[in-house]
Amino acid sequence: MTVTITAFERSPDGGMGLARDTRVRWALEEAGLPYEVRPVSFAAMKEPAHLAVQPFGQIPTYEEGDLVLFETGAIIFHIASHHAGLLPNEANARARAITWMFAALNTVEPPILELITVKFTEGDKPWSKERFPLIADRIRNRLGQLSARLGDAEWLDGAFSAGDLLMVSVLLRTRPSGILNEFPSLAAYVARGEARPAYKRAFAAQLAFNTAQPVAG
Ligand code: GTB
Repeated sequence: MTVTITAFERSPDGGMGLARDTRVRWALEEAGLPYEVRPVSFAAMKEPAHLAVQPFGQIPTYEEGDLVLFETGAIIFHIASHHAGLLPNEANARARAITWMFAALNTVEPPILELITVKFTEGDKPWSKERFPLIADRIRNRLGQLSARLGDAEWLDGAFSAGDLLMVSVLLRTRPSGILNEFPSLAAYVARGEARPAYKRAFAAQLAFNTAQPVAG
């Protein structure tokens, strides 16, 4: 059955791979699933047709026959649940990998999102310069804890899983600030994720999409 995801018609990052369709593309590539991409403009994202699919007016979404999903965590969990390679079969190992999916989205990503908000959305506010270092330290705290847990391991819990896919995707968002490189073992962990052929294909696809596709108007 054809899988269709949505993505920014043109991502504001120009194809650096930071928009969330990249993580879904990566999961689809790991699973060996072909997919199509429907571009959505910023205006269309807030219109009824898209809101019917994504109630918060965001990308990405996932369509597979009658199934329509939003939220990257749910989308990737769905892909991982139905295809080999992203979640272990053994029940406890599977539960731990799912735990890392939640940890990436619920514990590590929130302060990273705050940093992006204070920098880009609230950058013109008089207090944003004071708030920035506070949030940066919150991220450092989380990355220090994560780095301590990862230690010298290749992945977070045994073989590569959807937990690593989401954690690497989340950590990638700290690279532009320079914070990722303060944690060499995490920078190396992210590099291992980026070196996976499936990630490379996903990155190349979103880059081509964001640089080659003509935007009407
Ligand atoms: N929790 C949802 C999920 O995981 O699916 C969050 C989805 C989300 O935040 N989508 C963003 C969006 O649609 C795109 S990814 N934003 C438009 C809106 O809310 O109106 C976040 C993002 C946006 C831009 C860049 N960039 O250009 O650097 C990177 C990441």
